[in-house]
Amino acid sequence: MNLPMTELQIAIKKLVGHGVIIKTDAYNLLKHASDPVLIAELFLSEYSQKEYLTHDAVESLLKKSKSGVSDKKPKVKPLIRSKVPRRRGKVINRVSRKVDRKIESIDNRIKEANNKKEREPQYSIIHTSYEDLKGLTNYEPQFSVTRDPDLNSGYIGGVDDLIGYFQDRFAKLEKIFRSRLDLNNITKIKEIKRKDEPISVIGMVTEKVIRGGRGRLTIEDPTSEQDLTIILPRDNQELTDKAMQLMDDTVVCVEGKMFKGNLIAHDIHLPEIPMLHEKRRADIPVHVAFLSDIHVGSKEFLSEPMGKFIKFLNGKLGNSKMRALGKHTKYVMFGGDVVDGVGIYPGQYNDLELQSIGDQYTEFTRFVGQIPEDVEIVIIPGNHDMVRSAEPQPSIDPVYVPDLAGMKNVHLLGNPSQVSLHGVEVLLYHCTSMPDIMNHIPGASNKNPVEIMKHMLRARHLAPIWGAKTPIAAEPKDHLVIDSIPDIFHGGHIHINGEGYHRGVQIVNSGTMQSQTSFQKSLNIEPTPGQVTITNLKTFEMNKLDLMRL
Ligand code: D5M
Ligand code: FE
Ligand code: ZN
Repeated sequence: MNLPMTELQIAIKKLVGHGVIIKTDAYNLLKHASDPVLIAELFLSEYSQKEYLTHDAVESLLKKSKSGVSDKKPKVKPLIRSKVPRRRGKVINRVSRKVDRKIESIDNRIKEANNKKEREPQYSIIHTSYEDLKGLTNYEPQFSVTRDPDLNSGYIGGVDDLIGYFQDRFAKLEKIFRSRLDLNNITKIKEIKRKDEPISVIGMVTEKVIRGGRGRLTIEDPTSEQDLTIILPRDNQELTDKAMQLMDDTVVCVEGKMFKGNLIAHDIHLPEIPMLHEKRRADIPVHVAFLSDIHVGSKEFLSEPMGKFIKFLNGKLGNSKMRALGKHTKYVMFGGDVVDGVGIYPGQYNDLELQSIGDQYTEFTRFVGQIPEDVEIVIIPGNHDMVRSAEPQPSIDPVYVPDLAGMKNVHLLGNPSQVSLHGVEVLLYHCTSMPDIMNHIPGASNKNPVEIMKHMLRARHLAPIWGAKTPIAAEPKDHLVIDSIPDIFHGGHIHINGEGYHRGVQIVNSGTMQSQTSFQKSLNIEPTPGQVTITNLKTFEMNKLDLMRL
């Protein structure tokens, strides 16, 4: 039995049936409209030449129409009422006559489209222009690996190596601070003089004590094993709030003045991504798809959307625009947890459809084998894959994936890794450190993985917190420092799709192909399976496939 459609679904069906592409921010506004169908009809009538439904268009139509927004967004409502009370009736009458005539023809076209089974999916959004989907002529891949921690995979350090590990982290991040022009008088802890002058001191946060508006930090310089107490002045609430957000073991730079052997902080800086940095682009409209957390072998693995994704890459899914997008998608990134693994957590055996790791990888290989050969595929491991759990993780051993390893277009890399696609630098990290970061930062939540990934970019480190749940190997070098700035930062692990930007770096958390497990239910994690972000490497537009609804 078909469930009746909501007003919002009807509105989207009308728009999509007419070939309109709905921008994400426009959708977010539309879903709060009290009469989304009217907004859709007004758009089709007034903007009949427009290909995109934009946020601005919805906003202006909301103002024009008598359709306010629901109680969830009360601020907009009075604005609509107070600003256009007199014109409203006129506009609606004029428009609704036009709309009546148009709707009939639109509905007919929707019916036609349905009959042809060429309907654009309801929640998939294609931002790439028709112009960019006209065909990649004489296409040649441009792929290289920029970083891969696999070099040291055989090495697992002991306790003594931990000092070397932190020294390397400190040295790399100190270099970033020293290259900044906004920090004056950078002084090493051991070189601090008892002088009353402003200084900047770089150190690793080893302690944070903040209570009732008072606070202090301890920072340490691991290259000389010296520490310093930082006092957060009571009257600087903004600085105390900033300090609350600091993760243990991050490297910071504190500006302030010495007083009785302590540094009275004036400001605290993270290494950060500079506002202005080189941004690379492909010169052709080639696309990359971001996936992770496939979890093949789990009873909750969703083979149907996965199969649809393969169909998409073969240019056989959806309407003509979507088929073209599929053919333009020449790179696929798998950000870890490609299988569910065996013995990953107590009692997992009962959750497994395939109880052998070999069978799980064979089934994953079967999917990958159906991807066209001119698509380059990168696979890094996650915490469910058959590699050591300590990060950096080496690539999946060909012993478990002989057929996959033999495919020319498949690149098995470590976690984290960085690749260059037509010059665009993509950093891949499974994001196993996310729950630790979430537990550490007030207000951070697993519902918003992009915000947590921003904290990693600010700290220029993928897993700063030592000694929590994320196992980190004491390698002689810290491979988890983000020393070269990526254009795109791809993560997974949390099973919730998210997209965003931080200072020009595109962030994608790719969601999952697994429905909610009992473990996730116990943690109140609502996964978003089947959502795949596909970025245009020339324009950085992010398209979205919603494979559960396609
Ligand atoms: O992770 C599946 C989901 O479970 C994902 O949302 C992260 C969450 N998760 C995994 N491990 C932890 C810990 N240790 N604490 C809190 N939340 C966690 P997966 O890696 O696929 O099992
Ligand atoms: Fe996972
Ligand atoms: Zn994971």
